[in-house]
Amino acid sequence: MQWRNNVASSKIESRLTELRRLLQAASYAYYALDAPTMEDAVYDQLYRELVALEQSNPALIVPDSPTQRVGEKPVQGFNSLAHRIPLYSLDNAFDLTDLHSWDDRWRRLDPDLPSKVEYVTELKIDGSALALTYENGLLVRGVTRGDGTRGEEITPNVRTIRAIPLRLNLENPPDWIEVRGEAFLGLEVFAQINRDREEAGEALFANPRNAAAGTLRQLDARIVAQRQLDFFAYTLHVSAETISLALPTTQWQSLDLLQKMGFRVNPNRLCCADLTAVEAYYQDWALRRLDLPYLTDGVVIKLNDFDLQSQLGFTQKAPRWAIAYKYPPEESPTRVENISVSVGRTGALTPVAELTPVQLAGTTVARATLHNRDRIAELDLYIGDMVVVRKAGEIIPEVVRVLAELRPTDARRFEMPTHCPVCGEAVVQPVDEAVTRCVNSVCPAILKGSLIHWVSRGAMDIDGMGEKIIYQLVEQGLVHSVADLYALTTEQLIKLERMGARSAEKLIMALEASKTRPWSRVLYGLGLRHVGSVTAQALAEAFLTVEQLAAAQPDAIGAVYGVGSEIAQSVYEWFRQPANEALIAQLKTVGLQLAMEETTPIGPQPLAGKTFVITGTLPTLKRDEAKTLIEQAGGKVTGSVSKKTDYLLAGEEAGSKLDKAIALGVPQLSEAQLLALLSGETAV
Ligand code: 0OW
Repeated sequence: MQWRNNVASSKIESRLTELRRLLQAASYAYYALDAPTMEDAVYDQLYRELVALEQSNPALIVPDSPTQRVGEKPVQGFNSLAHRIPLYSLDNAFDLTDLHSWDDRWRRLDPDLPSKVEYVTELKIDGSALALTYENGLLVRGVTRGDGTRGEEITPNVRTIRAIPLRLNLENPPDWIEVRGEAFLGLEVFAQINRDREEAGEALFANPRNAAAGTLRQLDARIVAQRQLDFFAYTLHVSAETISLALPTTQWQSLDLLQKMGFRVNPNRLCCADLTAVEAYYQDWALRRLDLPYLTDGVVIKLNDFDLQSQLGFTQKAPRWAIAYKYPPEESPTRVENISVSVGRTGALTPVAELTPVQLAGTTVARATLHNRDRIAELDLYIGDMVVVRKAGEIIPEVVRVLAELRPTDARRFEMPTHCPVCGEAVVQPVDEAVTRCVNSVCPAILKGSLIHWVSRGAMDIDGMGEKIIYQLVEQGLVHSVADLYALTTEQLIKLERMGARSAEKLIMALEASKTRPWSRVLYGLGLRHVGSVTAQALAEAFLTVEQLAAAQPDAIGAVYGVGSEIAQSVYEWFRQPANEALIAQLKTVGLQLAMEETTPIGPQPLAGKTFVITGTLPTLKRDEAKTLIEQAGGKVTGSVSKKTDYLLAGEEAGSKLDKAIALGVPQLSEAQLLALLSGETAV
């Protein structure tokens, strides 16, 4: 028997090794080479198999398995650690003159220095610098830059960054290697994080750099993993004694080697023969950088040759052989013509500066948020003032400073309104908060905000229910709560602007389909203060039904990890407001998921990996029912026919999609054939 076990376990081991190799190779191609080689669905399937196999053989788990990236337990804090080699910052050059002064400066240091040198130019990624240590090829430590000599050891958080390999892609890795680079958040990810925070009533991150730095210092690695940090490597340190590796002698070779070892290296680098080429690179990226999916903060220029670098060394704070060549900030003076007040979903009154329109970072800026009244006091801003407005990249424009010397005589102070500008109710100014808030739960602004949140992608994800429709529904008194959405009829919707019969019907179907969203999404959609999507998920897992959560005491709610006492209190109070109790009752009547559905074991996936398009009127199934059936069977449904479409499910009066499918050779299915596939009578 023992022999048989050995064979079985060695089979399992080889399968585990095979899965890890496949997944790591796919990650490397996707993250380091930006050239995916594996479909997401296939990656997910192999990943699920690896998780299952490791769970049934825990002794065979290894630290660099792709499953070992996200720690389950938050840490209490981070240790401070001294860097083996300081993480220097960079001196700045703001124009061509500065650039030449830098070049002259290092050349004057020693007459024997070569007159012709190579410069490497790299985009300066606007994120947060990290130092990564690998021992024998395994990631053992990740440390923030800190003050350059000491940083915080944040290894669990670093492990969640997919662009950072857990094991180096080297045959026989040296015992020690240190890699440095910039952890950053892409602009779209950054915008989503701020949307989530706004909806959870949390303060927004001012820019992606702060968001990245803030994320890296999160105590809970699961939150870090959700934020999808990215990473570009740019420095490689190897001890001179290393024999197992052909040591790079230039920055350019280092960047190539970093990529080979498994790191993502920014592809927009250039090796320049002289400063003219450097300047051309800088000018070339002056505009192109605005189209990048991440924020940059200038370009970094480095002397390419390592011997030259070590000859020149460092000043107190920066290398003599590198410089950050910055672009002029996108700032411009303009006048604050007025300050209006917008009321958000949480009832927060936000002052907004109405500006004389000005061109900034390629767009016309006519408004800039003033955050809250404390910020106005800080700026000492009067209505009528001339101010400097800045727009860095994609970030929301902000008022940087007031040009008080240009203040007009008729300038006047801004007073936060005492009554909500939308509903007229008195507002409250909680003593401990800078925010002024309308607390009238039927205030149209709050109602609109809560409806927008309810239909949003992270919540009930109701296609076609945009802000314009929501505004009309509230203005016309058709909807007074999220539950009322489900009482809407096609006749009512058709009366709305730009709403035809087809889109009205689709909207009703989308509302109907939203009833299948799980309890955690419903809870998030209800928009309780401070309850973002992560907290809602944790609460829904801890309290499987709305009744359990409504009955729970604050300390029981606060015991859910990630949920503090403040959030617990806010949840407890929410369920004790009569209007909310009525809302829950209404939602139950409507048939929404107010309990964690038993995780039905995933049935057979006869349509796994297949893409369907549905067209025309099916004999018995509604379109959304067919969509749900296909998705439950592992298939995907998209809106338009392409070469990637595997099947067109065609009913009566199938339109242009049928013609396109025939033209592209996409096989058609009738409803009966689909049902035969689903029942396993036939196979795809
Ligand atoms: N942010 C960057 C970047 C880069 C180091 C090497 C020695 C001193 C600077 O993209 N591409 N290259 C370097 O080279 N540094 C960068 O960022 C620095 C790190 C610390 C402060 C700056 O963000």
